[in-house]
Amino acid sequence: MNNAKIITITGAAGQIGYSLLFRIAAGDLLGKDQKIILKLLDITPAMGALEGVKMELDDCAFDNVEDIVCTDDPAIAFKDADIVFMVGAFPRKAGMERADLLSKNAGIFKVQGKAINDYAKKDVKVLVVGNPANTNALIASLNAPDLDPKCFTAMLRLDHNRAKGQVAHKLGISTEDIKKVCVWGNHSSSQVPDISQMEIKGDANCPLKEDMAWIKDEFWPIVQKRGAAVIAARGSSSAASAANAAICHMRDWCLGTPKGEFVTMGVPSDGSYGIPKGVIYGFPVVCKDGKYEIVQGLPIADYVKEAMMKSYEELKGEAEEVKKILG
Ligand code: NAX
Repeated sequence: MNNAKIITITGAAGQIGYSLLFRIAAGDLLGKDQKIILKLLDITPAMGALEGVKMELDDCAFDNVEDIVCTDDPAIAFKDADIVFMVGAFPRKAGMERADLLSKNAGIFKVQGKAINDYAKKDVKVLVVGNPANTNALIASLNAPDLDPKCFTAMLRLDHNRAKGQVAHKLGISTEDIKKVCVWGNHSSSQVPDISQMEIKGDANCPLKEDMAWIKDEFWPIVQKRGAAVIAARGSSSAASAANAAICHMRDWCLGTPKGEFVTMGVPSDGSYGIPKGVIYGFPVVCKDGKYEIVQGLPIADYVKEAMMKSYEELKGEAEEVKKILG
């Protein structure tokens, strides 16, 4: 009886893949005692580079890694998968319109969503990282009619971690003292970082929550545009921090969120907080026993609500465009 968990990573030969794979293999996702099988998917021209990554994984001699499969075939990659990281996506190139980007990625996520439907475990946990992440997750989910739509989630954890990092920086404290931060909406510049429920060392009374000048003129723009700032400074997009966020997201989903804390996941809206169904939206969630639930009943300030609806409108527009493309 093999109890190894099968973990599929798409876009495995890319830069996020290069950070993600070694941390998963080292046990940062499910612990060092959990045996795993890695299935690495990329496109045919990337197979040489992917073999090189596999050679390096072999050279780490990770005790818990039972097997590593490199493939360009989604049927092989998603077979019996317990966990899927969908990192591979078509990158935005100079001169490309947003509709072109949506259309290219709709093709990829349609095919892969169907393959997940046909080959993965029925309770598979899928995290979409590849952009536009929320809408790609929606496309994959719409093409997996035999699976619960809740199997498909999108990554806002990098935005969540960025928000926490900025608060820690501002207050000169450790991130471990900060709880109940979230980021509503789309993984785009319309996202809404929210500290109105924040607790510092268990105390909900923090003057920073009332500092509207800082929130609107510094905190929001820094977090919303952090991806572009990293590109400007580093010359390439966030990779290690994105891989770290992907691990945080999936680890919490599989193993549970700490008591008294919530985290942000992009999940199918169920109508909570007035966000209509039909989009994958960043919500605060708690995870337990391998399942997540949207945190209910949080009071929402008017300025947050207004921004949340704008982000929803953007996602609704993307969903409508994709429906036209997919027919
Ligand atoms: P790279 O271009 O380094 O790697 C992408 C990999 O995906 C390449 O190896 C490519 O061959 C592969 N790929 C392309 N089409 C594929 C297909 N149909 N099937 C399988 N593999 C395919 O990009 P990287 O920096 O790793 O970023 C990957 C994605 O993450 C991008 O879409 C990027 O925009 C997105 N990001 C999402 C973030 C988030 O918070 N949700 C943050 C980081 C990142 O920007």
